[in-house]
Amino acid sequence: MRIGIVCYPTYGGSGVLATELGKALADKGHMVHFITYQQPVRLDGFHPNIYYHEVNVPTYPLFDYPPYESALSSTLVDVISNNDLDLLHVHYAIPHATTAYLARQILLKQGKKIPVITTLHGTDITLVGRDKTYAPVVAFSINESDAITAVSENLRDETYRTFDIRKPISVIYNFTDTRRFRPRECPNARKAIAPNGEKILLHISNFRKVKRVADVVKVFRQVREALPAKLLLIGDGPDRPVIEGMCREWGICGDIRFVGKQEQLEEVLAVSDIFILPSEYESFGLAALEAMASGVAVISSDAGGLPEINIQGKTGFLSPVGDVDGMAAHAIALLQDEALLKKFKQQACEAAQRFHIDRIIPEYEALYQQFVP
Ligand code: GMT
Repeated sequence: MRIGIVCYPTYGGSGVLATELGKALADKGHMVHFITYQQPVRLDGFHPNIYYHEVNVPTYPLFDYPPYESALSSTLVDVISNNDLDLLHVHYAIPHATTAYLARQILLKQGKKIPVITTLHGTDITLVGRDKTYAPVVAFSINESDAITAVSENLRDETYRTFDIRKPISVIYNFTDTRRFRPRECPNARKAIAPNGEKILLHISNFRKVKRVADVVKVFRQVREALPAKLLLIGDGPDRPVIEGMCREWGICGDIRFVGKQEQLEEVLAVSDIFILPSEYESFGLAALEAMASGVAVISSDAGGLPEINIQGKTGFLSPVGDVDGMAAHAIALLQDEALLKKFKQQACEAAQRFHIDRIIPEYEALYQQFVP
């Protein structure tokens, strides 16, 4: 099949997932065309079946807001017709489902039918999408898609609760390549992070309010009082200065390392003991899945789709949003019991296999085949 993929190319789960999906489809022999405003972060290296088309948004003094949607729709029309694409798969409803609808209508006038598949990722529904500034357009565009998928049951149900959607939404879970994210022995990395054998706690996010990174530091402060530990914070975003301020105020900077944005996560994940994800909402929690696949136990909130991934008392523990004491107690209990920690790490790794890339990609292919016989 000749497949067009539209996504946000910067750091963030939806862009990572869309890029990994495109790469896996290309490996299976499909021709994949990425159409984005910047090279997606995980689109590295040459692949004979992958094409990348950049969306240019010309500026003009009249525009306070350059019309990105129009530029993307026009680029879609151009790429779809010149490469005779079979279908378009857009990730994140805003504005991608809308631009896909517009491109599809333009192409129809030219005699070309292009099926549109929209994958919902989370904040496009739960935070941004439900804002009344966007809601009517989001609902319309989702309903106009030929097929709709959501990355968890929770997100599917939230979407039905939030909008009047009159079509089936299929759940196709996020996935990870467990050949890439797997337990590894990395003694040098472990020594560099925790030279005296301290336990290693990890958090990865875009440091937005919804991630509650302050709770990560609060949990870590309690853990550190109970046992020697280090915290790695990976990623960057609006809340980072506040979090750095908290660490300085509490005098715990020496045990916390702000790593910033990082793409090579395999080693860091493999040497970590616990991944902390206390989010206010998480449709899925792709970073938690990558951690589990690497053999890391997860301490998370019970928000959104997290209970579908992190299994209570098996791969980690879940607590209500904001229950810092509960999360800290669970983390301490795990870290103080070497045998239990080892068991949880192994169970996390095993549970991640359910979301193995080789199991999930055929689900997308089967969906595509409904439209491209
Ligand atoms: O979490 C973010 O802020 C980024 C966001 C995105 O769209 O890139 O992530 C969402 O999509 C990911 C991939 O499907 C999910 O793993 C994340 O749970 C989801 N984030 C939220 O629901 C807050």
